[in-house]
Amino acid sequence: MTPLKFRDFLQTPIRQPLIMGILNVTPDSFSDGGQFLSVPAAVLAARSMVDAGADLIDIGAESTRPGAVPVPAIEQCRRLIPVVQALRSLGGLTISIDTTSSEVARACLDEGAHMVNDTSAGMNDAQMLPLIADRKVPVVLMHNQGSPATLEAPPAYSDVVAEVKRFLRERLDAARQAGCADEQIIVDPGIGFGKTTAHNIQLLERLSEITTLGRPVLLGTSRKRFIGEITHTDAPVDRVFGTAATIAWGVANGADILRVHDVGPMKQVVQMICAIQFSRKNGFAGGERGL
Ligand code: HH2
Repeated sequence: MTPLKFRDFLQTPIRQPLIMGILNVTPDSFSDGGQFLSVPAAVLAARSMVDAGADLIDIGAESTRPGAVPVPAIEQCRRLIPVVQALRSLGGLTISIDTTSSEVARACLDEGAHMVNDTSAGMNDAQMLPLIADRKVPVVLMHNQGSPATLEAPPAYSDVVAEVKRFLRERLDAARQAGCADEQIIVDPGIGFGKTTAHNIQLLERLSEITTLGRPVLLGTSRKRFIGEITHTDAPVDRVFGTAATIAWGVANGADILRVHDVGPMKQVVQMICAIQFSRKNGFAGGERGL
């Protein structure tokens, strides 16, 4: 796993989906909050995700869960920069920064982070897209309706897939106008962000429509609440098999990057779906025999 591989991935039409491991250096994230606040704990978690097959690590210092308190840029930097520095010193890791603040993104890119994951698609901070254009780094533009403080308000769409797609097309245009090249841009339907369980399921059902935007699609379903509602699992850690089903579906329907907490199990899911896809296209011969 090298940053070069990630750049190659963005530029080649034939690609294997990548696994993005989630590392939240927050006290309050919905699933892993408080676990990786110290630098050694964060580095250990990143290393074990890479060993388990993560292609890139997405580090966030501000929870996006409903009701989460916004974290000032200075505090996000205080949490992120030592982790970025430590991971950079290990070498060979592709580091993504999950932030909507251009100040935080700039500081982390200065320390050697490779890309930015902006869950506001550049809407929160007018300096974000010009920064991405200037630094020529990949960016994730995610659909979002409302801020964490308002995410609990009942979301309404007449056609959630069409509206998400229209929003992503508009944000792609905004990124181009700011000077970003298409090759830098990854799109994300924003599973769970201002959406009911039914909206999330419809987005998964029609995920292939998002791929027609012509950019790599990131899918972030990992351990989310809609899985809990359907599988009757209250604790996010109990949603691994439900998550695996969404990852299998996502890969089969064109997702290019899977943002997950449980890297090892989801890597297996991706490998198996890719083998089946390969067989459908090219045939599959050989391998071991028996149970
Ligand atoms: N989901 C979360 C955070 N960032 N980024 C993208 N691009 N897509 C997502 O679906 C996405 C995201 C929420 O998950 P998590 O980071 O585990 O929780 P929290 O926001 O509470 O830290």
